[in-house]
Amino acid sequence: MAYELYYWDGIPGRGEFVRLALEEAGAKYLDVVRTSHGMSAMMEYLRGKHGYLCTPFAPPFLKDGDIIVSHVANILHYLGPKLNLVPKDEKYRIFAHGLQLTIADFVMEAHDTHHPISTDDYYEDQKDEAKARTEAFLKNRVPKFMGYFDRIIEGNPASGGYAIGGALSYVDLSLFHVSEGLAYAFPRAMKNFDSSFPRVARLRDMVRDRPNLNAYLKSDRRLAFNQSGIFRHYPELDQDPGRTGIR
Ligand SMILES: N[C@@H](CCC(=O)N[C@@H](CS)C(=O)NCC(=O)O)C(=O)O
Repeated sequence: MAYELYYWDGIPGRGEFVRLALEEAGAKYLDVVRTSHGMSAMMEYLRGKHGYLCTPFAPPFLKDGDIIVSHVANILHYLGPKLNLVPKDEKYRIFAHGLQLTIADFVMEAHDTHHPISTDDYYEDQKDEAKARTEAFLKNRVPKFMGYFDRIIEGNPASGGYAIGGALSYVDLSLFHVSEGLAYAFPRAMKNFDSSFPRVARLRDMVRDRPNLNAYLKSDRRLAFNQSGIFRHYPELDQDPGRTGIR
């Protein structure tokens, strides 16, 4: 039976972290909201029409038979062993889950650069706060998070340049997406991304070159970054590298 992914149509958003795992593994899945009546099907779950255990707070969520899994990190924790995208050893699985939760924290901070006050209000109504928030994000938070992941890859005792063990995991796929998102949102500020975080940059390139991923990126299943997703490009928020911590 095919997995069913439920996520808003039109943006890569958080759904993309799940898509990348399904695509890399060549898993059968349906991107439900992109099919006819998909949106109303998703809303039924969010409104609790399918019962207690099937009522997620927000997309993305995954349906596998009668199981509903919500939250990106939880979905990948669930899918990882099934798709062979995480080491089997529990120590490593839990470590991978921790890394993915760290990515979830970072994604929230990236989102808050354009919506620092309220998710429910327009960017245009919180532009001054967005500017201040973005400055701090580029100066301190990107270096702290990306520096951390660079050290994790460096410290991985297995060779290959991955975050965990000697083979690709869902964490690597997510780091690819985060790196691409940052480059889209802040092209000026990320000018020195590759020299600042060389191991993350190398991993990003390795992921992009994987046959399944590469085919997916060229397909119409892949949605381009745009001004409605997590990573948005507002030129007025971007910074010269000298004013960031990515130098
Ligand atoms: N922690 C959740 C966050 C889910 C989330 O914030 N989803 C967004 C779309 S990317 C949403 O629809 N949120 C609705 C809301 O917060 O009201 C995850 O990692 O999946």
